[in-house]
Order: sequence, then structure tokens, then C-alpha cells
Amino acid sequence: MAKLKEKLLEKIKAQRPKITMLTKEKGSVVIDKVTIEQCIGGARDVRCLVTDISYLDPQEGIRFRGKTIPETFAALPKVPGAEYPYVEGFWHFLLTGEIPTMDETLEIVKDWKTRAKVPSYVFDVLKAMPKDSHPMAMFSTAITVMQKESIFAKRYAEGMKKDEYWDPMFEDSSNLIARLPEIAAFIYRWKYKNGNTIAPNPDLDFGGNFAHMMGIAKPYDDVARMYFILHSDHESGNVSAHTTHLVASALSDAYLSLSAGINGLAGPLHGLANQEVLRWAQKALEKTGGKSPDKEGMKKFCWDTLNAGQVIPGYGHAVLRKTDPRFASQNEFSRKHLPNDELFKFINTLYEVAPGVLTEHGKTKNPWPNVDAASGVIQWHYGLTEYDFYTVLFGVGRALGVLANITWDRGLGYALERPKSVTTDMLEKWATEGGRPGM
Ligand code: CMX
Repeated sequence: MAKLKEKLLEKIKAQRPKITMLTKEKGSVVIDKVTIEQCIGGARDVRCLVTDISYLDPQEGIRFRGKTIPETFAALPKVPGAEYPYVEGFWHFLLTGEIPTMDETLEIVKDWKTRAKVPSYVFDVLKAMPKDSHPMAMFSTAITVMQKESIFAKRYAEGMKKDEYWDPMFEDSSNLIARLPEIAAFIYRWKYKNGNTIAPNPDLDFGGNFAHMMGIAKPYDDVARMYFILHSDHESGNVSAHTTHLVASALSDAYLSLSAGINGLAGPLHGLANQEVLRWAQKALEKTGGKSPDKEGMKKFCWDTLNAGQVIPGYGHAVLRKTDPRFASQNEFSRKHLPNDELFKFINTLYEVAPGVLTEHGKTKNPWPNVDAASGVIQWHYGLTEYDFYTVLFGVGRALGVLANITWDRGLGYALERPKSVTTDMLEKWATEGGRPGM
């Protein structure tokens, strides 16, 4: 085995300079409809995905069905006595592009209650997992294990026609979404609260019931609503959305597709960054006795991180080139509800300092904060200090966007996804020839 690894390392080391040369010196050579840099560099900016559910402008940030975040929050029907809208109404909006009436919203609230029962074997499987399993591994397992419930898989095996695919996809997606709050809250209480779980309250909406099952008092119900809506969709190219779409393109059902997307969300360069921000902030606060450092102290902490070869979590983005409006929206909530929170002060000082440090560092194309920079602060403030769990919250929200997308994928009969790969030798040849012949 040692020999095999030695040989492999030798080969990797020989290949690395070729890849660096191709990217740095020949990156702009067009090899087909893309450049060598795009081919090696994660297909940045390659326009080859279609969705009408959300669009991400690099300067402006996300629009859901054409509406900015503040416009979305303002337009949707609100839960009585709450600041934020029904998640159920948002689902209607994502699916149809139309703002639902209160009656239409309440119909979905009612419908999801009939779908919300989580099969008991899901809890058995979760209980059988080691207690130190990551909550995202538990969340993804719970979704995968429910695959036997898939109506799409059953109907497909019976020989359903292609133009009917969207219908069982919608049913599976609705069933899945309705069950996610109880699964997520179960994982939290099972793992961190001695298995002391809280039964759902059938009188509450999606966000309210989640807060209730988490055992966290108001206004956490509004935090949940805001959080799920903000994290729902970010057009199609991000890892969780793209993975869900890719897996669904093989006609895998909603359970298999969503769990794959959730696994992608669990990566530290994607959704896991929200827990990393908290881990990083807590490390800094430990050094300063719990008090947010001043600008100079923060600058030093940023540079220490960068000089150690690590990223500043919560900063940078593959598409965005300005402050993420999802960050701004959460900061607005914090300013209103937790202005004196020490962690909030930390995040604000970081916001004043990090963009300058990252610009001086000179690597990232976007020195501004993304959604993950602000989210943990709010969770921490309301007592959810187990930051390993934060990405599960992201996952519940992200399910809304990706499941709306794959329902539409089936409705429009989108194709099996199958991009073409090339070899490094081919790239080197085309780089020398100034492009792929005929292109
Ligand atoms: N701190 C330090 N370096 C950073 C950085 C950061 N926050 N963001 C980017 N860079 C570096 C990259 O690591 C890369 O370095 P190398 O050339 O050595 O590989 C360089 O800057 C160029 O990267 P980029 O083109 O600006 O960014 P990418 O599109 O490659 O990556 C992202 C985007 C988000 C993965 C990256 O900015 C990052 O790692 N950020 C920190 C983690 C994070 O917050 N992720 C959450 C994103 C939102 C989400 O999906 O949830």
C-alpha cells in the first residue's frame, strides 16, 4: 500500500506544474466553447444551466422569481403576530412565481400537516448512528433512508409517461419538505439534549413548529422562517443545487437527489462555512476573554489565519462581487434584535476589517461577506450554540429551492446531464496550437 501511495504522489507532483502552467499561462485559450481556465477551474461563468426560480447577479445578489430579498419578505403573507412570512407561501412563490393569497398559503399549511408524519424507522436509523456522527451525515442519512417512500420511483417502475414525471416529483418533494423540520429538530435534541425530543404541534406553521420542536422560545420562530427563506435558493450552479439537479437528471427520485445535494452542502467551502465562522470567532474570543477585539486585533487575527494558509470563513463567493444581501438581511435582524450581543459586535468589526485585509492579500476575487458570515451569530444568541448543527438549518432551507427546481426539471423534461471531459495531454496540445482545431 505504501508503495502505491508513493507512486501516486510522484504522479500527482509531476502533474501539478502542468495544471498550473495551463491555468496561468494558457487559461484564456478556447478549447471548445470554454477556455482552459474554465475547464480546469470549476466551470466558472459557463452558462449551461437554466432555472427561472432564482437568479444571482454578481453585483446585486439573489432575486427569487424576480424579487429581491426585501421585496420577497414584504410581498408574502405573514404569520399573524410575526415579522416574517409563512415558509409555505414562499414555496408557492418559488414553484409558480406568483405571490399566494392568504387562503392559498393556508391551504399549503394544511396540506403539509397531512404529509408531515416521519416514518418511525427514520428515528430508529438515526438512533443507531454513532452519537458523534456529524449532524449533516445524520440529516442526509434520514433523507436517503426515506427513499422507499418515493412515489416517483414506484410510478416509474409501473411505466409512467414522461410528461407525468413532474407530478410524483411534486408529491415526493412536498412530502419531504413537510418532514424535514421534525427530522432536523430530532437530530438536534437527540444529539445535544440527551434525546429529550419534543413532539410536533399541529397548530403551528412550518417555522413556528420547527422552533417549538427545537425547544427555543420566540422570536426563534421568526428566525426559522427568515433563515429557511434566505437559504432556499441561489440559482443553479452552487454545489448543493447543482448536485441535486445532476442526480435528479438521471431520474433519481427526490429523496436520492436531495440527500446528494445535502452532502455537497456539508462541505466547508459551501454550507459548512456557517459553522466554521462560529468556530473561528469563538477561537478569537477565547483569546480576548470574550470581548470582541478592536480593529487592530481583528486585523491580526485575519492575517494569522491567512498566513496559516486558511481561508477566512464566510468571506468570498464564486459569483457574487459585493456584500451578499443575505448577509445584509440577517445583519438587519441582528441590529434590531441583538444589538449588544458580543458576537454580533465581532461580526461587525470583522466586516469593517476583512474586506481590506482580503484585498491586500490579493487572492480572492470577492473580499465581501457571504450568507454564512452572519447566520451563526443569530443562532448562538438564541441558545443554539452547537454550531456543528448550523448547516442542517441551511439544509432545511435549501431543500425548498432545490426541490422546486427538480420538480420543474421533470416538468420540462430536462436532459440527463453529461458534460464532456478531456485529458491533460489534449489540453497541452491545444494550448500549444492556440486552441482546439475547428473552434
Ligand atoms: N479567505 C482566503 N482566501 C480566499 C477566500 C477567503 N475567504 N476566498 C477565496 N480565497 C482564495 C481562494 O482560496 C483561491 O486561492 P487559490 O488560488 O490559492 O486556490 C483564490 O482566493 C481565488 O478564489 P476565488 O476565485 O475568489 O473564489 P472561488 O470561486 O474559488 O471560491 C469560495 C469561492 C466561497 C469557496 C471562497 O471564497 C472561500 O473559500 N470562502 C471561504 C469559505 C466560505 O465562506 N464558503 C461559503 C460560501 C457560501 C456558501 O456556499 O455557503
